[in-house]
Amino acid sequence: MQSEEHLLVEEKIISTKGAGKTEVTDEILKQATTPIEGEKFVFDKPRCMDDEYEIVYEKPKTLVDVSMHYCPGCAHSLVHKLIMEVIDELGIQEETIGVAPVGCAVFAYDYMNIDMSEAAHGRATAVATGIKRLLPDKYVFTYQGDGDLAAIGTAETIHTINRGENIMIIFINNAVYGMTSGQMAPTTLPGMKTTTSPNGRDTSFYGFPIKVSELISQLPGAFYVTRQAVNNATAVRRARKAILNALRYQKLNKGTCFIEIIGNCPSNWKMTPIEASKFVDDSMIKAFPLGDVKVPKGEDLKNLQEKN
Ligand SMILES: Cc1ncc(C[n+]2csc(CCOP(=O)(O)OP(=O)(O)O)c2C)c(N)n1
Ligand code: SF4
Ligand SMILES: [Mg+2]
Repeated sequence: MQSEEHLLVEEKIISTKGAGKTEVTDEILKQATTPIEGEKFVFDKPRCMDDEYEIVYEKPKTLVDVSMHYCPGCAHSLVHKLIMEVIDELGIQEETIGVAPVGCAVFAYDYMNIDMSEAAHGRATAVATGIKRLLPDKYVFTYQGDGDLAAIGTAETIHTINRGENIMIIFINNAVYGMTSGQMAPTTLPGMKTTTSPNGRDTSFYGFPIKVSELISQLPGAFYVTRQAVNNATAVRRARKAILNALRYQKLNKGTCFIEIIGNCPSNWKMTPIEASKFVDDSMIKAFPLGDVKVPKGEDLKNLQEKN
């Protein structure tokens, strides 16, 4: 926090810049750069730039360096970063094509510095099918929410996986239609309040949340199916590993890799980011247990181990 006095000086400088009325005098500059008693005000370079400090973390190069439009604590930004980290790690920026959904992640292509296509609501896996069939050597993935993938896009999702298309599907399950202000989704929990279920989801009227990973794992075309979360550091590491596995598996041409990620939506859950992370542990993953639902076996596993 800056003192009131400093804010006043800054205001003065800003107003003189904008209006061009008063000159920035030496006196004003002196005031702005002199530490005020009791206030820590250091103009030197940050300590982390000293030579003895080692860089242990950097933003992935394929993640565009701009502010994202997502709410604070939203899972989308974190998952975007994980995908880009893995693309950097595998060195496949030029060979990867993503398909963005309609939903809060509609502008995903503004943040991912790879080739991307937009798809109409629910149609991402159909678009990805076309791309992959035309360009089989590329890594192709879709990025979709629960409204997109499990409501309007249910048919596309099931048929794409049933055909065993060699793509990766990233499915962000935040239990609501985030973008359109929090309506009930197929994955809304029993009793959960949303804008269209203000008294809580009544399962006798609206049915039960669909466990998409378990459902699609029954299809022979599903090669790898896993459910992850990003509400704490361990979960984030596991989700990253799942994305890495799925992109590696794509080269085997064995079928669809499906990664469900329980996504925090603090805004529509009417929670702080910290409360939302707790809600994931206390409620979401009780209904949607984390872990692998279907993994490569036998010869496939042997091939993978040899490849890795
Ligand atoms: C064909 C069509 N139907 C409906 C909509 C309105 N719509 C936009 S986003 C959305 C739901 C998005 O929810 P979800 O896929 O869960 O993504 P989230 O915002 O939660 O990440 C809907 C219904 C649309 N854009 N196009
Ligand atoms: S509404 Fe929810 S899903 Fe959409 S950006 Fe905000 S937190 Fe994320
Ligand atoms: Mg959603």
